[in-house]
Amino acid sequence: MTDKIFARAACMVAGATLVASAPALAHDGTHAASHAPIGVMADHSHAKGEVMVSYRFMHMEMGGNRIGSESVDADTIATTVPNMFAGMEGQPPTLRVVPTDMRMDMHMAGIMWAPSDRVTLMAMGSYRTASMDHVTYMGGMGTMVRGEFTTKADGFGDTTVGAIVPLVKEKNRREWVVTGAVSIPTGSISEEDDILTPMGMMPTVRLPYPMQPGSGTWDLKPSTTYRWQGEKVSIGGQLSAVVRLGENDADYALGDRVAATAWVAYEPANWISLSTRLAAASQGRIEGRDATVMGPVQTANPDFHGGDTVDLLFGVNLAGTKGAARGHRLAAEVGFPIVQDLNGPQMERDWTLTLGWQKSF
Ligand SMILES: [Cu+2]
Repeated sequence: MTDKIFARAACMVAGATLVASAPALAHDGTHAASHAPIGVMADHSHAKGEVMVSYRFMHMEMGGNRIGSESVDADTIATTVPNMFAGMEGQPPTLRVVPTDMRMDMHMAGIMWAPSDRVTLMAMGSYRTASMDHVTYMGGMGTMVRGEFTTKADGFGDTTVGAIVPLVKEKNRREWVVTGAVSIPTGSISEEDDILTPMGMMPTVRLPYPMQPGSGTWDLKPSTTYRWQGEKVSIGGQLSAVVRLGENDADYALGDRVAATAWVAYEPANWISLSTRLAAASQGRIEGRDATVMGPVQTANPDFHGGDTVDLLFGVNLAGTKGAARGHRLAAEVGFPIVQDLNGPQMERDWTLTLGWQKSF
């Protein structure tokens, strides 16, 4: 509930700031389109001595499940998908606990600083809240429901530090950067909450992988981004990857990830640009296993993670160029998956929203 209020408040603040600042926005060489859509990270470099601080808020809604690209309902999962822990004490043969919905909010604070024109350093930390609703079926067979429950986990996520190097840079014309970054495992992988078992017990257990705020691993995060700005139209693209360096303390690693995205933006005036973006990503299954994560639920199975997705996103960037708005940027981007081929059963995404504020000094 408080998350919803926060999201609504953030929207209103963003909207009000927009309206209030619009008259102050005018030409001084700043272009809204000189930053990528807000959902794209590490897209630009800064000039020597510049500092930029940023805050992003990301919200994600998931609902329903898929196996591959086919929707699958909870009754079918509960009666047909084998439980990898079957045969162990108290473990039913099929997945008698099925996640139905998930919400995640992420707050991301970032700083960029350019000690020279040739390199921009960046750091980003995050705080994440997540909740997942489940339905628990009675132990044994059939589709008799025992009850429902929700698990929650809040905490700091992993921290990214890196360097962005511009290979080509012509202000308000084009920029090509390469980024080398490392994700430091500052986020917890041992959050716990109460669950409802098919036998009707309510133990406190370590939550499955998607609920943990951190990855537990050191990751490499390389990317390269190209942006070209015309008079009114700009385009850009980014290739990126997340490569896990070994396993974490709980003996697993989330899947490696590769992603490609491309966008086109239209700038009706210098202070505003509207973008449409396609984003494709492929993530591997979890390797290894946390021995304390177990249960007749898909999220506890390392094989039921990762997959291929394509999202369509719509964004707006606003750049303040005058008065109190000068140097401030506000941006929003909303995304909808158009392809989801998941290593399932796995919950599918419904939509995502990213709001951002950036200020350069
Ligand atoms: Cu920046």
